Amino acid sequence: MTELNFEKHFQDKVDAEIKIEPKDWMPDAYRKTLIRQISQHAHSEVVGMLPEGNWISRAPSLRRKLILLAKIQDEAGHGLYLYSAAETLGISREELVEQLLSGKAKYSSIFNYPTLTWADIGAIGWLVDGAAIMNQVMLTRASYGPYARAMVRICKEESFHQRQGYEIMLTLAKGSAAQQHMAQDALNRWWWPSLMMFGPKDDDSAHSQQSMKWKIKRKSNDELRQQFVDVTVQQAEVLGLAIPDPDLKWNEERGHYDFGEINWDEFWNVVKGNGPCNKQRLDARIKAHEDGAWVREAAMAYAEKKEQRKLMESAKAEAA
Ligand code: BYC
Repeated sequence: MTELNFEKHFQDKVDAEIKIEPKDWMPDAYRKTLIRQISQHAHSEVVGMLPEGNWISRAPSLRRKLILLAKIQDEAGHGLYLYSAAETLGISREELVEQLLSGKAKYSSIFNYPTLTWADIGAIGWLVDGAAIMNQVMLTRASYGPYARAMVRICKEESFHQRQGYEIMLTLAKGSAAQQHMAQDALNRWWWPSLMMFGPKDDDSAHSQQSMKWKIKRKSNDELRQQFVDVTVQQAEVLGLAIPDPDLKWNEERGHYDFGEINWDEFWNVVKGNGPCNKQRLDARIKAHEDGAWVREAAMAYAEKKEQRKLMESAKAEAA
């Protein structure tokens, strides 16, 4: 088969909803796009543990602490499934981690904002995990098998995360005036960054068109953002909280909420590394990597010893 035939066969499979598996032929650009997106996603899960980790020791009760610990451990697990999915495309874990620590790889803009009060933990679960699910449900149908399968489990766990966040917000919103104020303040600070999670506007999205043709993405950034706004407005109403957008209005004709313009300068500034916590987040990951060096060394030494023992045993068996 010529390169062109391979390409046609590949696209026919994608169009017929047949999953692409690691050993199948795929265009280089498809492989590159997947490595980029899956690894950014993995990095986001891992860096995403930091803002919430900041509140483990200050959770207001033992029950809250246990739930938060479980949620953060889930995020670590998501990172691991996703790194494994990226590795099936021929890149090593070391390279992926190096790209994150050197600042070469991106991770979600949202994790560069600080968690100032306990209500931020509620807002992250409700809005950040809520936005993540909106985006990730479509990824369970991504054309690349290992990515799609990892997303199924991740989505189930994200849905528990979203509920735990909403339940924190509900408790605060029904609490004292000070608690209500905390909940509203968290919503004010997390609303716009959550909308930014979906990425640039469709017209400015470099990869969307091609990724949709390859069925990596099934919906555009703007479509998902709109879907998120539509469901979240109603949830805010139940909480009795106000979404900080004077332009938010139901549009009967479109059957959707209209909403205000996102501050795209802020978005790109954060993506380029100049957000409020970018430096703090990367420094924390670098420190964790350095502190964990002895674990990696010990694991490698154990693996080498096991391999040596296996070789000696097979040499003995051959000699006998
Ligand atoms: N932040 O052409 P576009 C979680 C970049 S974590 C930073 O639209 P694409 C959780 C984009 O990478 C969930 N960068 O790109 C964890 C590209 O730059 P490059 C995280 C962004 O890939 C812990 C450029 O802008 N979810 O749930 O077609 C606790 C142009 O964009 C962002 C995922 O990672 C951003 N927000 O679409 C709690 C989902 N947006 O690479 C919760 C998987 C865009 O050319 N990823 N950029 O240098 C995706 O679905 C897609 O990659 C995106 C962007 C929708 C994010």
